[in-house]
Amino acid sequence: MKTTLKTWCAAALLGSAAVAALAHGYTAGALKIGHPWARATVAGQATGGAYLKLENTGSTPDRLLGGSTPAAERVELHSMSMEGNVMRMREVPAIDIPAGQTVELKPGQFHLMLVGLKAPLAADAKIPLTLKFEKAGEVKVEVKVESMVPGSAASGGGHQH
Ligand SMILES: [Cu+2]
Repeated sequence: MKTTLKTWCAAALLGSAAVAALAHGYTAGALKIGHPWARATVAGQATGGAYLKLENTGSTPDRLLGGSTPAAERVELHSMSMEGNVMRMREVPAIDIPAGQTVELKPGQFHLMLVGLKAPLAADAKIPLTLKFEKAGEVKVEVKVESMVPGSAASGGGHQH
């Protein structure tokens, strides 16, 4: 399992440059949530990554604590970092959003991991996602599914999720 997740994230990283910027956004108190999107998945893929931008326009810090969606059994917060030549992904309890700063969840960095997908995420679909913040509380957003970048799936090899 560990290996396949790593492979998947490496593939996600390669495709990041091609993401179209069809922006949609949300505001919750001092928080601005920009363009939530997820990568389309193939049949049999058990996890999918979701990404968005968090801008804290206020003077107090907030934290993203987690989320939930009817599209998956659970939503985890993940970080990624390079350790030697290997990209490692691990679950984190929260993502800090310091006052006056913008934190971007994007491929190869912090992301939301939809674990236990109930159906493949189809390109152009919109899936509801409830985000949970320490201060801003629960915020409902719509996640737009972006299509796989042609060729990027091949670099992941045989997915065995
Ligand atoms: Cu992950």
